[in-house]
Amino acid sequence: MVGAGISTPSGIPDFRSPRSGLYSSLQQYDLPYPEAIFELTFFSHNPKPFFTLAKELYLRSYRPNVIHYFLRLLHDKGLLLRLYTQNIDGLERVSGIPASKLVEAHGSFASATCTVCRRPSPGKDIWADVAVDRIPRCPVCTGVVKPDIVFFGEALPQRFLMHVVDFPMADLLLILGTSLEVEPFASLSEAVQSSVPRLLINRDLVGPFAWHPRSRDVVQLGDVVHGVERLVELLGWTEELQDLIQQETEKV
Ligand code: CNA
Repeated sequence: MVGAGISTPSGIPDFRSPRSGLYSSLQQYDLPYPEAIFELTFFSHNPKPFFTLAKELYLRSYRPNVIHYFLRLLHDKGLLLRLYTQNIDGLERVSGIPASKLVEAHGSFASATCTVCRRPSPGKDIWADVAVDRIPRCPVCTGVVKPDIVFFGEALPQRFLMHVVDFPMADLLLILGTSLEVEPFASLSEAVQSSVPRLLINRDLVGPFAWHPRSRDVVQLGDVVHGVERLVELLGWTEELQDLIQQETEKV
């Protein structure tokens, strides 16, 4: 399970970190309160702040970092059952983890839907507009086309239901860079069997690790890159990970 904290080393701010987090830097968007940027009622009245953020997140060509490639390495080794992410930056896909291994629980910018007639649109159709600060409109009914990012109160993608099968099968749960504050995602941390070790690598002690720890929980507090690099070192994978990163960087 991962969250915004795994993308801060790529330069993308998280939500809740004081000073650097997005919620503290949203004043420029003229919002009544920060969460409004992901609320349908506000969006239907003023979609501009969301599209400014979308442009920043999606068109700035951020690159995956060592955490994304560590997860990719887990996949390459046949050890990744599934990656549940709350992130909407798409960096898990860019790192080469196949879509079949991913559950993008809060949606992605890869597709979009008209907010009026519900006509689906491939994500790429809207970016020419977003790039020049134009609100994308449906070619059929002229309604605003919204990327398939899950807003507050909206249903999570169907794939999220895979957790019902995945979590009881896991024999280790890694939780990286998340405040575990957003439901229903946060509760997945309780969905593995009680005998299954859970490893949290995060700056803060969060969720059940703070209020309902289990005897097999392991917590590595501090910078997530440092924590993951330490884990990689203990696994003896440092060189392999460096080779993977170099190989992927050369592709770019
Ligand atoms: P959050 O609530 O902002 O929490 C982030 C957590 O990561 C906090 O506990 C931080 O202390 C921790 N953290 C941040 N940077 C580091 C670091 N370098 N080392 C160690 N810990 C770090 O973010 P969540 O993902 O938990 O909240 C869920 C929201 C955030 C989802 O709906 C996302 O869509 C949304 N979000 C996504 C992105 C993105 O896609 N990159 C960016 C900002 C927000």
